[in-house]
Amino acid sequence: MPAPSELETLAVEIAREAGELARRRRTEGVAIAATKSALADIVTEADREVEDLIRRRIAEARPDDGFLGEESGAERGASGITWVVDPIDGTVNYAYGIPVYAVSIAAVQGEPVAGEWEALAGAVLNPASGELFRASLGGGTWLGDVRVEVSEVTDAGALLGTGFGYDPATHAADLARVARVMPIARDVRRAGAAALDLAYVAAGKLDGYFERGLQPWDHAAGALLVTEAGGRVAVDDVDAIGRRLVVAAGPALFERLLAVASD
Ligand code: LIP
Repeated sequence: MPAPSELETLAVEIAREAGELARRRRTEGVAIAATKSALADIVTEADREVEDLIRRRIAEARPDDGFLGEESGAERGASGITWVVDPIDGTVNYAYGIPVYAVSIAAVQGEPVAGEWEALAGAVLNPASGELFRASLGGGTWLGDVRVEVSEVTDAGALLGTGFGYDPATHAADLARVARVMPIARDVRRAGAAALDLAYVAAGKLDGYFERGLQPWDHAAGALLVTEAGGRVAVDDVDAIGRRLVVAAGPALFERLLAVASD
C-alpha cells in the first residue's frame, strides 16, 4: 500500500493539470452538454473532458486502482484504492463564469462507499484563484505550503457555509434547515462548491458547513481536509430518499451544528 503522502503528491500533480484545462476551457467559452437529475443539474463539455484527463492520468500512474467519477461512473480496481473525483465541483458557477469552482480528487481505501471508505489523500484546487488545498492521512492539511487548521468559534456566532439541491422539491427542507441553524450563526455563505466549502472549513475561513444532498465526489477530498486540520465531519445521516447530510466544523462547534442541522 503506498504512503498517503505519495498519493497526495499524485493528486496534487493531476489536480494542477486538470485545473489548468478547466480554466482554459472556461476562457474559451463553456458549452452545456446535458442536464442530469434536474433541469438545474447541468454538465458541461469541460466537466467531461477534465474527468477524462484525470482518469487517464490516474490509470497511467496507478493502473490497478479503482475510479469513481461524477461524469464517467465507477470502475473497481484490484489495489484496494479508489480515486473519487469531481472534475469541476461548482459546475453552475463554472457555467455562469463565477470564479468559485474546484477540481476535487481523493484517494480512498476500502469499499468505495461514502461513510465506509478511509480517505488517504486529497486535493481541492480552485483554478480561478489558484488556492490549492491538500492533505494526506496523518500529514495535516495545507493551503499551498502553509499548514492550516479549523477555527475556534467566537461569541459572535459561527460563519457557516451551506448549499441547496438541484431539485426544487428539496428547497423547502433546505430552507427549514437554514432557519434551524441561524440561532448559532453570525451569517451564512452559499458559495456553490461543496469541495471549496469544506476546504474553507479546514482553513478556518468558515467555522462550519452543512448540506443535505451531496454526492460522494463532492465531499470525498474536502472531508479529509477538515479532519486533517483538526475538525470533525459527519456523513452517515441519509434520509428516506437517499440524500446524505454532510456536517463539518471544528471540535468546539461540531456537536451543536450537527444537532440543529439534522432533520
Ligand atoms: C454541487 C455542490 C454544491 C451543491 C450543488 C451541487 P456539482 O456539486 O458543490 O455544494 O449545493 O447542489 O451538488 O454539481 O457542481 O459538482
